[in-house]
Amino acid sequence: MTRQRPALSTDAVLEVAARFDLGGTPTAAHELRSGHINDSYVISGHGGRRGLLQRINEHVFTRPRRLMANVERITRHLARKLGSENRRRRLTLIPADSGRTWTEIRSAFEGSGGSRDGNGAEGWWRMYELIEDVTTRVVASSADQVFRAAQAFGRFQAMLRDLPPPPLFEAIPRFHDTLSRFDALDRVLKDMPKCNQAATRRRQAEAEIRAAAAHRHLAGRLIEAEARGVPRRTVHNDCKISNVLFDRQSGEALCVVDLDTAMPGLAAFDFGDMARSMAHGAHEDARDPCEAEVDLELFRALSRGYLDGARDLRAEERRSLVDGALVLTLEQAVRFLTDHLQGDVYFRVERPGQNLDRCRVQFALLESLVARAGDLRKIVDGG
Ligand code: GN1
Ligand code: MG
Repeated sequence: MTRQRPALSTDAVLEVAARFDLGGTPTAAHELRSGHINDSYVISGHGGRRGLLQRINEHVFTRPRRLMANVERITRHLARKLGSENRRRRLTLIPADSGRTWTEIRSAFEGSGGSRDGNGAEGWWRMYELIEDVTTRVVASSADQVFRAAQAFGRFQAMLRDLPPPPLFEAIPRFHDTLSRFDALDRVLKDMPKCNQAATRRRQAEAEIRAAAAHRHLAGRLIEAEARGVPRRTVHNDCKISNVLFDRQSGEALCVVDLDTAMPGLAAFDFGDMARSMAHGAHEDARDPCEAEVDLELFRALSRGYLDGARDLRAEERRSLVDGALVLTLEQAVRFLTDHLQGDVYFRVERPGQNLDRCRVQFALLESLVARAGDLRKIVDGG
């Protein structure tokens, strides 16, 4: 599984964009580099709307047809709930000329062992209407902003409560099964090649390998909570602050984006991802892990915003939320660590060592979450 792909030419991207019904000829493509998984481009053109064109990473999402069926169901459901007057509060898929919400590009040579003459645009593509006049954040700038973002994710869950059956397809099996994330780390450590590069990566990460072992006892907490009766519901599963669009003028948290991992899961998964991305002032890509320390004021805003948006959480779900913060932060640390040891095959990186730095930030945050867990529980309980 390797994911660092060569850049596509603008012409190749525009050729794909022309397959979607954007209204007008696409003339410009601007790549967004913020996501770790899919390739994303803002497309503009003459006389039309702007679109967000995305190529789905098939190494990560191995069943794109089913993934798109999930996204169609979610966007349709939210469109019914929110209506046409709230178009900026939900994502809208733009149909492709195939009549579907996606288009698949394959080189003529792929079947015979590789794309020898393709322009590199092979894969599954889709397009959303671009929501204009919004801003995004990687680090929260105020408690008020955290409240709004957490409320938006809470509302997203609440709106999907009555998604007609069946449950969404599991886009990535065992996505937030932290025990199996540890198993993957064990496997990578055991099977590491003996070459110098691998030995260096391992040596660099010795302290983090020890930190993972020291916190391993936390990994099963949400699985135990589920066994005690905490229910599965449709959750977002990637609730980082950068997945919220804020209105440029009012600062309102308008719309939750990145629906690819929405599937059945625990409320604590979403709460946990929010805690690890919003309840402190550190960038996920910070080089100095000391910046990552939970801020109780931001955590309180997060808790209030989320509980207000989600509304009808059961008592046992509410009791699992702080464990969600611990477990999801640990899980993300282990995922970054595993990817560093494997040579950066999953999360997109801009420089060597970046996944290890990311891992260090998560562990620093985890230490502070563990140290303040008592305070966090009081806050979620209503303090
Ligand atoms: C990945 O592509 P992006 O940035 O939305 C990842 C999440 C991680 C996140 C960490 C499918 O999301 O699980 O929490 O990076 N998505 C997938 O920033 O693995
Ligand atoms: Mg995502």
